[in-house]
This record gives sequence, C-alpha cells and structure tokens, in this order.
Amino acid sequence: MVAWSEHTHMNIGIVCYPTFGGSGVLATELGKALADKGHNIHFITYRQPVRLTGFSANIFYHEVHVPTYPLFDYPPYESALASTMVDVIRNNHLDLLHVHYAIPHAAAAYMAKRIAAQEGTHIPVITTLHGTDITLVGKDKTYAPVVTFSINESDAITAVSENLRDETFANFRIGKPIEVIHNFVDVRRFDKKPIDAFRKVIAPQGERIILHASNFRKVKRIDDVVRIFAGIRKQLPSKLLLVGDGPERPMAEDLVRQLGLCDDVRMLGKQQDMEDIFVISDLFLLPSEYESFGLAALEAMAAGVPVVASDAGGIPEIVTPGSNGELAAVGDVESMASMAVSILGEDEVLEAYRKGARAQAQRFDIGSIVPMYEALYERCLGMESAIIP
Ligand code: GMT
Repeated sequence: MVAWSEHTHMNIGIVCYPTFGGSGVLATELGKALADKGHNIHFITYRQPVRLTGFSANIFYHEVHVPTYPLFDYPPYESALASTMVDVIRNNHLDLLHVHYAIPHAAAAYMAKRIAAQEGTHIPVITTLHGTDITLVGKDKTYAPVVTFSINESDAITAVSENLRDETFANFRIGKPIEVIHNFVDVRRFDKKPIDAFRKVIAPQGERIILHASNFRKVKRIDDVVRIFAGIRKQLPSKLLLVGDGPERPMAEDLVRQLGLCDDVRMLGKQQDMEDIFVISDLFLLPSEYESFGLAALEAMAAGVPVVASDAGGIPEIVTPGSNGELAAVGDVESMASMAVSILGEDEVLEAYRKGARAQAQRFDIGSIVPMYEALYERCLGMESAIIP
C-alpha cells in the first residue's frame, strides 16, 4: 500500500474551540503546521480561532452559524455544527475530520459522519481528548452517556498525555485503544530576544519576573499563584505577571489588594503575543488542581523559563524536578514558594534550569509530534478495518 504522504496531500477538517484555551491553541497550531506541509486544512468553528492569524493559501475557515428562534432558550449548536461539517465534507472533498475536545465535537462529528455515509462518503473521525472534556465536564452524568458513545464511535482516539489516557479508561467504558500524542510547541517561535524596554517597564530594578497564564478557572488555583508569589516576594525582589481572564479574576484582584501586593502584580488580561511575555520571564507558576498536560508550561519552557507546578495529572510528564522546574503537592504553597526562591536566588542556578527547560521543550517540538498525527491519519485512511474493532 502506498502511504498517503508519498503521493498526495490530505483535506483535513479540524473542529475546535476558537477561544484562548489550550485545546483550541493546540488544534490551531496543528492545522497551521499541517498546512505548511501542504495539506488543505478546513477549520470549522463558531468564531475565528485566536491563533489563526495571517493568510495561508491552504487554510480555509468555515464559520458555524447558530440561528436563533424565539422558541429556543438554548439554540442547538451541536446540530448547526454537524450540518456545517456535512456542508464542508460535501463541498471540499474532505478526507477526514479531526475534532479537538470531546464535548460536543465528537457527537456532532458522529452525526456528520452518518449523514455523509448515507450519501456514499466515508469520513473517518479522529477525536483528541484534551482534559476537562474527560476529567470535569465530560464525566458529569448530564453528558457522560453521549461522551462515552461518541468517543467509542470515533475511528481513532488520542489523548494529550498518558495521565489523560488513564483517566479516560478509569472514568468511561472505552472499548478501543487510546493513542497518546503529547502536545507540542514550535520551539523556534519562542527562541526570541527579550525586549529590554518591556522588561524594564515591568521590573525597573532588575527584579525577578514571575508569570502565570491561564483562563482563570477554579481548577487553576489562582489564589495559590498569588500566595506563592507573596512567599517569593518576602525573600526576593520580584514582580508577578498574570495573563488571561476568567471567573476567578475578581477573587485574585481582591487577594492581591488584601496581601498588599498591588505595586508588584500586573494583570495583563488576554494577550496574543505570548512569546514576548514568556521571554522576559524568569519563572512560570502552574499550581493547578489538575492539568491533563499544561500547554502553557511547555510554551514557557520553550522560551527558557523553568516551571514550578503542582504534581497533578500530566504535569510530571513535562516538568522534571531538578532539571527544568520543581513539583509539589496540590495546595502546598509554602513548598512551591521555597522551590521558586531556590531556583531564582542564584543566577547560575536559574541559568541551569533555563537550559533544562529549553532541552525539555525540544523533546516536544512541533517537528517531531506533528508527524505522529499524520501517521495516524494515514492509518485511518488506509487501514480503517484495523482500527475499528
Ligand atoms: O485548562 C483549561 O481549562 C482549558 C483546556 C482546554 O481545553 O483548552 O485545557 C486542557 O487542554 C490543554 C491542551 O491540551 C491542556 O494543556 C490543559 O492541561 C487542559 N486543562 C486541564 O486539564 C485542566
């Protein structure tokens, strides 16, 4: 059998959330990388994904419109999404659909696949599980039967970490293999010179710069971020940058005021050019309750920024204590603060961690991970019977 990549490029539909979350970022970066390799990429989302900027000849964007109607308290997004998928399949010779985040994308893809099949077109569906679609929202009994069914109906399932694969098997009855394809980072993008003027504005006296970036949801434990910083600041002149926005932001603002940290904490809100922020930073904090992976931590490492994080979920698959960061139990704010101080206290120590961080990011470089998805697509297109039990 001739591998697809040897004779043709694929037409791939990518479905994801267009927001700042890691799953949408990863899906968009994957689509862009595949387009660079000559594949035609059709993004199907309700809004232009935040990382989908600029023009590429073989990237196409199909917006899902969800018409409202007085009868609808809840406009049926899943039906609109499935119908848009069918339209894209019909008109663009799609070879396969790759959906990121199971809810509701895997169920909508199942519906689109069945409609296409009735019209004589076979479209394999690949579902990539990202984290909260399994560990938080997905296992809620409101969604679990549909999530279980639609994951099982996918032609291939991937998880972004070994931990997430294990969590999926532990929480759902899944009757087929789940392939782990770790998240990736384009290391070259983060290999940038820091903008000195920017660093000076943030840390005029040469203070250490600590960074946290997330969607400010409960699972991120933003209060721990602020308390860890308070602990660091007692021992080292330092500044905290908080990037992102979400429900926990007002609580974080209150805590910053309560702890008298206003002069040393800056909330930057949602940011597009994260690489410029990463490269001026000295340490990234990720004390989450759970992370299937922690893509922001990997991006930090690519910029040479070590990570202090909780020993939760898939984080230990990327953070190696003593080399590129340190880990402590969820909620152990004191340990995380003292680990941070030991990394940041001496220039030589920080430099060694920076080197370790860059080396670790290299292992998850886009150049080695994206071919794993291409190989999976080829298997789905050439050997479906071997994949579907
Ligand atoms: O962290 C979130 O709540 C957002 C969520 C998402 O779907 O965007 O992130 C999940 O997927 C990311 C990309 O695979 C992972 O890096 C995050 O660790 C994961 N979040 C959680 O597991 C909490």
